[in-house]
Amino acid sequence: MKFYDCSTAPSPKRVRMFIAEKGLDIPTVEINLREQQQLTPEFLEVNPHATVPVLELDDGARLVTTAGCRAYLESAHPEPPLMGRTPLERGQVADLISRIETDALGAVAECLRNTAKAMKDRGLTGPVNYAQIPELGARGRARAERFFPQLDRLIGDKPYLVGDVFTAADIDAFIFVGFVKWIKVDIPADCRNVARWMESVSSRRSAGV
Ligand SMILES: N[C@@H](CCC(=O)N[C@@H](CS)C(=O)NCC(=O)O)C(=O)O
Repeated sequence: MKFYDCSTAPSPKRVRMFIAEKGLDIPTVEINLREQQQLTPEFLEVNPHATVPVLELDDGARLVTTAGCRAYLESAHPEPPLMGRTPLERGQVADLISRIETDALGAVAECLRNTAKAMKDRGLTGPVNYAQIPELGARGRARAERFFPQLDRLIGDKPYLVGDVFTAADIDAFIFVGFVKWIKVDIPADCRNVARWMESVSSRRSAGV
């Protein structure tokens, strides 16, 4: 197996943490997004969508999204379960991941991609350039800020988002809290559940990968 990664980007970290939680050791190929290596003909052969993460299996098959990589790993390496243990938990984890992708990670990306000078003409990922729409900066930031009270309620007084078990939903929310700092937003003082939960998730070995 081979994992196409970018050590500075949030999406590949969603898979890197998952791999670490499973206790797996997968050789990595670093793709430098700042140098636009995702747009080289060599990488477009690997993933025509020009994004990381990508997981390449020993038979050459490739999984080209976070969801695909993690679905494969969960199925091939079921222990410890990270996508829920019961039908209900699996549904809850899927619901949470979808919400975090849209309202949290997607909101930060909307702000960043439409305002950062380094992302000029890279308003969207993919092989085609799209101009930035600077007005989306404020909208993305407002949406990201609005996610914090939601996250605080979702955690409540539980150890993890889905109760007493750490899942991929915790990985994604943890990555949001790190990613949102890129647009200079931090955990609001009144989100005490988020602060407590962050302390616990940050102390996991996988948080440092
Ligand atoms: N939905 C995709 C999104 C992946 C994605 O957007 N990856 C970013 C890094 S966080 C990327 O490859 N960006 C390339 C670019 O900015 O052109 C997934 O989850 O795999």
